[in-house]
Amino acid sequence: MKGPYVAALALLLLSGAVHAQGNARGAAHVAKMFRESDTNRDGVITQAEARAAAAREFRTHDLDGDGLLSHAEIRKMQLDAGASQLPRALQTTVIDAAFAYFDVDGDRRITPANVQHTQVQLLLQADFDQDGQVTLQEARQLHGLGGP
Ligand SMILES: [Ca+2]
Ligand SMILES: [Ca+2]
Ligand SMILES: [Ca+2]
Repeated sequence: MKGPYVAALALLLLSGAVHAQGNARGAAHVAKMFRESDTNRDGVITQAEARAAAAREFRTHDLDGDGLLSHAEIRKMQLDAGASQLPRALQTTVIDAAFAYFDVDGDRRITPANVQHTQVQLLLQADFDQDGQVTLQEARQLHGLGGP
């Protein structure tokens, strides 16, 4: 059961509840996330843009502004991203997994650098042609929204 959970988690993290929303809304959501990350509007997301987007995301979710994402802050982020539609037992699993996912160094503190690291890793996962940047087509492909 580990595989499907991790896949659902990656979707929740990168683009909200694409799964829960169905493909049409999911595609619109991926396009919106893409536009928000592609700051210079050149149609590709670079690692620098992913890092900048991650820093903005971090500030959005750091509700008490202490420079760290707490378990409660991750919980709210995941619930707002669509985890609230999951059965309660699964919510806890997803929230705990999200916390562990962002806490890459395992010190129970999630820093902006941790979030930037995970977002760049996700970007690289979507970089199917390995040119170091991600097109909208690649982002859609990562979410199973139609291949090339
Ligand atoms: Ca760009
Ligand atoms: Ca905080
Ligand atoms: Ca690419």
